[in-house]
Amino acid sequence: MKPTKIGITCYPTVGGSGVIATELGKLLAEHGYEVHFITSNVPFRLNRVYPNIYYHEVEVNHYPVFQYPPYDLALANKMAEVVEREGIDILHVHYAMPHAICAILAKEMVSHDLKIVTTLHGTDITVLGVDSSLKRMIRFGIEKSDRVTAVSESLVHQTKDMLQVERDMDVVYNFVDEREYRKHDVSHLREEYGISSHEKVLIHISNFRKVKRVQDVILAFEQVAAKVDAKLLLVGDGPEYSAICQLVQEKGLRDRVLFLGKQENVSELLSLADLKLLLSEKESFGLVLLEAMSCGVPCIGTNIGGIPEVIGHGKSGFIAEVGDVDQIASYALQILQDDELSSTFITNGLQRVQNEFHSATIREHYESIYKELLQQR
Ligand code: GMT
Repeated sequence: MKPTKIGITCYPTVGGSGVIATELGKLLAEHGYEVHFITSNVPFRLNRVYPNIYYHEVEVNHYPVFQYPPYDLALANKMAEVVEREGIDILHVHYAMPHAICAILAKEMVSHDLKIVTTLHGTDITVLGVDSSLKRMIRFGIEKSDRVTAVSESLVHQTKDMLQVERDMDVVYNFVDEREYRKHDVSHLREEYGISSHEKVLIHISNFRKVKRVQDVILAFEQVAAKVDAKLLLVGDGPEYSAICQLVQEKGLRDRVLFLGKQENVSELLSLADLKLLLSEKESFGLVLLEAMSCGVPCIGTNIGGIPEVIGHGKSGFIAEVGDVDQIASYALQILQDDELSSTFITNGLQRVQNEFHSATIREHYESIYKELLQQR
């Protein structure tokens, strides 16, 4: 039997949406699908040769007459070309803007009944969806896709409210590759980072944008470090990085905070940690929380977006209000000072990953969507 052919478009460089799109492509390929990535660069998680996975680069013409290089149109053209030539059955695009709109344009250009699945990841709705120069276009992309999925219940509600979209959307949660996201033996790293055996380790991983409120991580850590011997690992880079370095300096925490910058082997760093903090003011899911739970790390997150759907409050960690640094510090101290509570959270977190977010369950959910669409042809 001919394999089902899936085209995938995502932002290939960094970010959770690109990670999910690439990991899904890899899982689908392992399960007999033929997967074609149509992106501007090789997705960064596509780090070796995978049989059944093909990569098609979108090349943009820099003709001097163009004031702005026409990336969106080049993508639509490439999608149509690859879909027609390879006989792609379904284009699964991650992040509505501009990918859903490009896919709709590509569908108009090809001769067979191409189906489009759009997965909403968050900022494509919560940030771009309020921009009046884009809102109508994003709504159009959502309405004209054959199926739309969102990575949390919260994101479905926000999409309906903010864009006045009526259509049904499926919640398909994010997942991690459990083979990679597990507790590693990292005693050597502890030594290399100069973390002594009695010290607790807190970790924050993000792109250091304002929305992540990394300052709250530092302010909560200041209170924690006054009560327990602890180190904070900061992983990632972004616009707020220098302001955070300065805050750490001002608070006299320079020898307690390790700035690790962008890192590839995040599961090893998570394996060092006793607590994960994600204190954002916007977060449709918070993939890093799932990565932490899968590596056996309790989490504290904020009461916004999809975070409460990922962390069960009082089960695998705690949920605090955005900016409530005192509450966050108090929760952190509870976890760090009570081994029984911590190990209950770890066990519950691992179970949650298994029961709610297992990669096989999520892959099967996407596969069922593809199958339903193909039956409509
Ligand atoms: O804003 C980011 O952190 C990047 C963005 C992306 O496009 O990767 O992340 C969004 O998608 C992730 C994967 O579904 C989610 O885990 C993040 O919560 C979401 N970010 C926001 O909603 C701010």
